[in-house]
Amino acid sequence: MRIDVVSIFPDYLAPLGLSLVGRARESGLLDVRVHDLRAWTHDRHRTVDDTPYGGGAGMVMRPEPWGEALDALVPEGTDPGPTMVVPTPAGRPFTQAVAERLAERPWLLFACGRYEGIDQRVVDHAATRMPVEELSLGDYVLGGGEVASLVIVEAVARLLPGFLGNPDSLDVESHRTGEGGGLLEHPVYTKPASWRGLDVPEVLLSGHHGNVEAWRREQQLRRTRERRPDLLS
Ligand code: JAH
Repeated sequence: MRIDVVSIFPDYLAPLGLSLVGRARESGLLDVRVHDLRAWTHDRHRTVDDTPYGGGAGMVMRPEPWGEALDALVPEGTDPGPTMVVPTPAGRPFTQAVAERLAERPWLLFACGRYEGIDQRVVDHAATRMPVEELSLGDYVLGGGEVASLVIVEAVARLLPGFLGNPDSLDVESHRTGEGGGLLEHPVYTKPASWRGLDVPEVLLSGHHGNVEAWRREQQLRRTRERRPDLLS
């Protein structure tokens, strides 16, 4: 999979060189390219923002550098082209199901906004040449789309065949979307069986698989009821 990320703070994407994503790049599974939006400005001050039409607080990202960036990264007739991902609190919710859909695409292009966001015409114009997903991670506001892009890249990359050492770990987790999914995961424990006066629940030491499974399901339901009742209704 190819991943392009356009940002005015390309150094913010440095974690893409670390850990599992970094190793996926070294192995050739991921082709990640980070770009400085200011490369597509032409004025002395490399200006990327301007005041909002209609008034109001803050600044808006000018469309011209974004248009040139997209023209440069996605030349006319590029097939298959990328899916453009725009992290924004005004987007559709990013979920595991969305991650699974994005993991099927050959090429993702992340547009990281700053300030009050990107001139909407950038998205509207891009949508005439490629699929565009405006996505929100949740109901809070970050300083820009960079950290949200890191989150989405990691969630998608770990779904790629060959990404993980142990593919089994893909189907026993919170927020899986398939059958029996949609519950929070049960608590987990490892050795020692007693630590600082706290004991691992007896049932997990019993070797009785049926009882272990029943206990885990009960814990999943309890957690979900207490922390995420919305997932049960
Ligand atoms: C903030 C551009 N839902 C997480 C999220 C994603 C993006 C942004 N904020 C929160 C954001 C400012 C400018 C994007």
